[in-house]
Amino acid sequence: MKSLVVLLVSLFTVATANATLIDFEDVAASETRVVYLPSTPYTEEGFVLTSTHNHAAVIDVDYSTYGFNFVGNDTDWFGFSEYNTVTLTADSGSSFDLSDLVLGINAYASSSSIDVLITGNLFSGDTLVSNQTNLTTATFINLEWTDLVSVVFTTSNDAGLDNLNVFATSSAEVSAPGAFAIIALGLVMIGFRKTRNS
Ligand SMILES: [Ca+2]
Ligand SMILES: [Ca+2]
Repeated sequence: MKSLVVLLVSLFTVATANATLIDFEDVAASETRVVYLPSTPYTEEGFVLTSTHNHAAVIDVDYSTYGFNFVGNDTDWFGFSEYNTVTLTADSGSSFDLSDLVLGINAYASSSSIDVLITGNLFSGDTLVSNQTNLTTATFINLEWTDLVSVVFTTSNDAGLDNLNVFATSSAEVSAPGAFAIIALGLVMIGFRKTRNS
């Protein structure tokens, strides 16, 4: 019976492998923002957003004192200006996948639309680029990038970021083939016990 419990836990672990949504909720209290300096980067669910300038903050959906509003997004979000370069990494230093995200303009921007350059630095040393131009509202960006070391964001004017759909792919964790080997061993052990008991 104990083996069966271990087996079920193993199956569950494989099925839910490391999917993470970085959504910036429960950080900024109502009508406030939390600024992140280059020395104090934002962290959530094992991922880090590092800024090069103090124009970076998690902003409450109702923060309107300075006209900050992520057009088309009605949740808390991450804002950064054109003076900033924002870099996403896994805080363990492991590689990761970035499936998709939501990107758009902060109403505070002095332009009516923005251009955002997304650069993916791969574990292999290669580079991927996604150039999002003329963004006027929260836009779903499907990337499906894998084996990343970092992803860098730069913008032409005040931008908003939300719902980064990421997967940690640390080599330190049990790989799928490794997990299946453990499950197979569990099945063998259950079979062995039944044989002995019969
Ligand atoms: Ca959000
Ligand atoms: Ca909030």
